[in-house]
Amino acid sequence: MTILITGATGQIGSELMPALAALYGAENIIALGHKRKPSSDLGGCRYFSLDIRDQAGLQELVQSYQVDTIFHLASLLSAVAESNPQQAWDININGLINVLESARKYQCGVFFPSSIGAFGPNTPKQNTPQDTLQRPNTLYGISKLSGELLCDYYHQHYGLDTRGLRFPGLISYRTAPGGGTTDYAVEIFAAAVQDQPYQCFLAADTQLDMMYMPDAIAAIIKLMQADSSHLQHRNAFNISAMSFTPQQLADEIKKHYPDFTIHYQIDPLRQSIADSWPQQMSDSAARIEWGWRAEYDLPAMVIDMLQHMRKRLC
Ligand code: AKB
Repeated sequence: MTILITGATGQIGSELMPALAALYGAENIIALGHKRKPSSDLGGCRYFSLDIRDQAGLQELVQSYQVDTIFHLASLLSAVAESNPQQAWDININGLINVLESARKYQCGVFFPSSIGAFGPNTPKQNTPQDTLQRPNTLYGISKLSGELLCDYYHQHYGLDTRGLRFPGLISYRTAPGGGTTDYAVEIFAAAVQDQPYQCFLAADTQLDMMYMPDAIAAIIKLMQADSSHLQHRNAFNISAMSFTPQQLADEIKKHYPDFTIHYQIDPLRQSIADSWPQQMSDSAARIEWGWRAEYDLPAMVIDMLQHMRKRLC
């Protein structure tokens, strides 16, 4: 079994890599990064620097290492995508097509991360159904929805085992996210443990779906190990864990750091992106089809994040 992870140096990749190495052996993992340098400790995984738009380079790696499964995490996040839509389309869509074409040629399974961004302003915001109206109005959202559909297409037409999840905002302490709309929910912890006030770029009452990284990693692994015959929504499962506003997160942090303060300086771009997203998705299809259940709620996540951020920064 050989696994290839694109975007392996990013927020999800840097945590998925050791989790997969522990399960399948580091010698069977090939990590691809591009812009961000990998950490010095790759735990024995092989590392290559490759632009995901380099189709020939990708195919050569997939062929020569006889890759079975590709976890395709390389992508631009919502706010950076919106500031350079053409580049975002190039990386998010042409990168995915390169992955799907390599998978088609060499018969690999593919994991694709979609997002709450694949929904739009007229999608129901609460208890967002698995199957519902999707008219995203950001380039990021358009690329995520197109990705879901492309993965469906390659499954239906070429029989590829493609699978995917719609992630909420992800909160983690190992690698910072780069250029997302939900990044405030990571930045706030760095400020809190260093006894600094936090200036938030979203309004106090902006409610969004969120998830702690250990749950996200467990979800990826559980979905990829699930019996394929049980998967009806194979490429775009809603998964949900907690939903809160910046003020609610700050109030939870204050229980541990009573002097912590938050101020609001709204960034109109990221606010408008957040306002177009669901506040809490229904994850009933994931629960029924492959037994999904989150471990961390808001209080448990805050305790764990503060502990790890303290260790890293103080
Ligand atoms: C972002 O904010 O762009 C991502 C996401 C929710 O897809 N974290």
